[in-house]
Amino acid sequence: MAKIWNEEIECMSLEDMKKLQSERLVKQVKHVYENVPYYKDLMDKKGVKPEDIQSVDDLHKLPFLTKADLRDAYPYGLLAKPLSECVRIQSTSGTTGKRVVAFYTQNDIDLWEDCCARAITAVGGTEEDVCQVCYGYGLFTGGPGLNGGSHKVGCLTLPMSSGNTERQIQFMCDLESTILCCTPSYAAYIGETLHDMGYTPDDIKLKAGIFGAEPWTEEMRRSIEKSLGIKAYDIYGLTETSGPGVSFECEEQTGMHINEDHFIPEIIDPETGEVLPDGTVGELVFTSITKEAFPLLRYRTRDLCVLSRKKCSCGRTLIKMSKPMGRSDDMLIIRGVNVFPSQIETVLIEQGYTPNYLIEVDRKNNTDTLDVNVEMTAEQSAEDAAAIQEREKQLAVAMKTMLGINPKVHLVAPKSITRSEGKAVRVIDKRKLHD
Ligand code: DLL
Repeated sequence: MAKIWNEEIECMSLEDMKKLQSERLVKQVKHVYENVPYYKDLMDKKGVKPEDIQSVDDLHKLPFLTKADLRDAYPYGLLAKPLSECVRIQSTSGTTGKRVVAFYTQNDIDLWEDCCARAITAVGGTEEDVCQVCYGYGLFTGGPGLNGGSHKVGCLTLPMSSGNTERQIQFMCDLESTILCCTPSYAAYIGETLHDMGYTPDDIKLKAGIFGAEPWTEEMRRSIEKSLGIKAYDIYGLTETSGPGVSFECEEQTGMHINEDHFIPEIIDPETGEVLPDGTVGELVFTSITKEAFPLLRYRTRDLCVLSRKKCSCGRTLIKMSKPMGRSDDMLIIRGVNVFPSQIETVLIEQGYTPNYLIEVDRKNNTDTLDVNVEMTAEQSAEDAAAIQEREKQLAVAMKTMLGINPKVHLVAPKSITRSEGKAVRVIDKRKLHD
């Protein structure tokens, strides 16, 4: 059986897990009601009192919390502990609107790092490993979270942060890193640079990667696994719920086990808020039942996925979530059709292109336009103009089959699309500029 960080919890029976969740939920609701006037107000408006919540079966009675609430309550409105008991903040990049600022007590940090330690153990990490962390450090939760998890496991930790890719590879070779933690788009870039520097996967000791913080496809997984000679595992989380480690993949690589002893998941219909049964696609909602400083109840993530209690061969009983297809607000509506960037990525890699692409959406003469710029490999770019035009046509047909609408495909020169060292920007929606 796989090595497990906390077997008692990770392999707990459903009955015992529900009991544990219920105990923690009852306590948490009371804590929040008594210490967070903003959420007390929401509960009062909905006519729910802490006594109404006796077990996880009562969860649906609580009001939802949304990103808009976080903005309204910024910065201290959802804090449930005195600032004097908080030891850290982390924050989102805040490209649109106000940043989300999350607060942690020392206990919150310990539990968060524990979740990340579970993720590292699940990919085979032990104190024998060298764990190279190339998520950004600082306000972003990726670096600090995996760094803490790596320490807990006892790995030799390389706190690289992102960027300076040649140096990353030099360290990887010299210090014989065995586990790589970064975004999948950065992992692809590291793989590309490794080859450009004249190395092959045989020259490095990496065995596993823990990649998350952005949506990525199965095709992208295979492409990274090949270029780095590793197994690539998914990890999920968000600043609002502490950071990475809310869920993680095991050796089965068929979805991410959710750390249910800390986060109770629900899937809801994003339109009506109705709770949906396991196996149905919907919006993921989390209730943190152990966090002290910033405990969000029924927080709507806007991430779309499916939950499953199918038995897992690794021995863990923790519920699994599928790869998020992206946020509901990342979905592009083009000429009335729903398009996820991940669908375009799937087609590209299947057709032998690299995952270097940029999607541009615009509105011309009252019609939405979709342009997909795709980088060619060096061999493809050596072909004559007619062959390249033919490639563009073929790619457009394959995308039309996947998306149901006609894109315009532009094959562009190798290395002309900016590489990502963190979360990749894949879409420019110019329609927003005109609105
Ligand atoms: O991205 C935390 C994180 C760091 C997760 C490192 C994994 C690894 P935020 O910046 O707050 O936090 O962004 C959270 O990123 O709601 C999802 O939309 C997306 N996301 C995170 N992990 C995945 C994943 C971090 N594995 C938002 N697959 C979430 C798809 C993901 N999307």
